[in-house]
Amino acid sequence: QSRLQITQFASDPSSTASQPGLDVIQGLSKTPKTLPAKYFYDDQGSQLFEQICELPEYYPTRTETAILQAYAAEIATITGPSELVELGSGSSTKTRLLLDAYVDMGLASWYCPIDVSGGILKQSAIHLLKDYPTLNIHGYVGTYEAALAALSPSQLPTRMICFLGSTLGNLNPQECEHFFAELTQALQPGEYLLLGVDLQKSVQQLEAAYNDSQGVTAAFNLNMLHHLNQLFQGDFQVNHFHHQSFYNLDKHQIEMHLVSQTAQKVNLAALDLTVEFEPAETIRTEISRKFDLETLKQQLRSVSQTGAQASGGGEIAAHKELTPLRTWTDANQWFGLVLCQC
Ligand code: AVJ
Repeated sequence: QSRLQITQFASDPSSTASQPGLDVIQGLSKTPKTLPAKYFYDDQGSQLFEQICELPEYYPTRTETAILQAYAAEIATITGPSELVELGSGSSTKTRLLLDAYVDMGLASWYCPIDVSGGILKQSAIHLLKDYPTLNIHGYVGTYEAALAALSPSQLPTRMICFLGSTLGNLNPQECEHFFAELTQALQPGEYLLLGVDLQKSVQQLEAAYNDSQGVTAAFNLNMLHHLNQLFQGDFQVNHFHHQSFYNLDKHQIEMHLVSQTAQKVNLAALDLTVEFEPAETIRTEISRKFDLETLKQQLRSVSQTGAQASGGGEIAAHKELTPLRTWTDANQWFGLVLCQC
């Protein structure tokens, strides 16, 4: 029997929405203009992101890796045999630390990576199967929403949904609250959520991390326009935009923008959309919120989800909550891990 199964949803990341690209139309039709951050991640964008993770200025990945290196065994001890579901799995590099911990304890390992970028998901799944002879993988290529809704029941006594790398920071506070409720819905009572979040720190350090000297972040930001050109038959002239990012102190978030260099018109034929830009007008392509662990834990505790739950043949109303069990940080308090139980 094959150790690898992949469930693929349609290739356009918005296809689960009522209308493909509706979010692009909505974002580009308002003032100020915005685009959803998920459009960064075509295969090229995912590769650029992997390069970002290696940059000297981009501290989050190596800091989170160090925390996982130190505490993965502790996490595995708390959960016992647990299926790992990872949102935005990318190259799955950090997940190896968790898989190692389960394997070292002699526990079975099941991994369900979820990513919008099928190329990188399949490639990393194949490498993982080679390196972990007892591992089984069920990958989902699609948005978090589509994949979470389609998840098979856990293959092991419990399940841990891992949302690492501070991707949570892409959601504004309302979206975040909604997302926690969705995650709670996807979890059974007793199951776990592991969150990795970037913490508040000096403006100087934050801005350096999103304006690297090699220009990789700029290429990553601009690549979104190539991706949209491909998805929606667009004619963005990528060299007529430039990368900008800065820390918004009031909102505790990095904002990434693409700044129009001139007055220009852009057409996205497949969306039947023409957009006009004024000189210096910007598209906000990403927010990356920086968290305070105490505030985040408060927020998690306030998530509650009431839904139908099957019980001995009948349906009863079940009240589900997220309880933060443990937090771990590095010595500098740059990055945090929060383990919650449903
Ligand atoms: C993958 C969303 C966590 O916000 O730091 C990196 C993406 N953007 N550099 C982040 C990103 C610019 C990253 N996340």
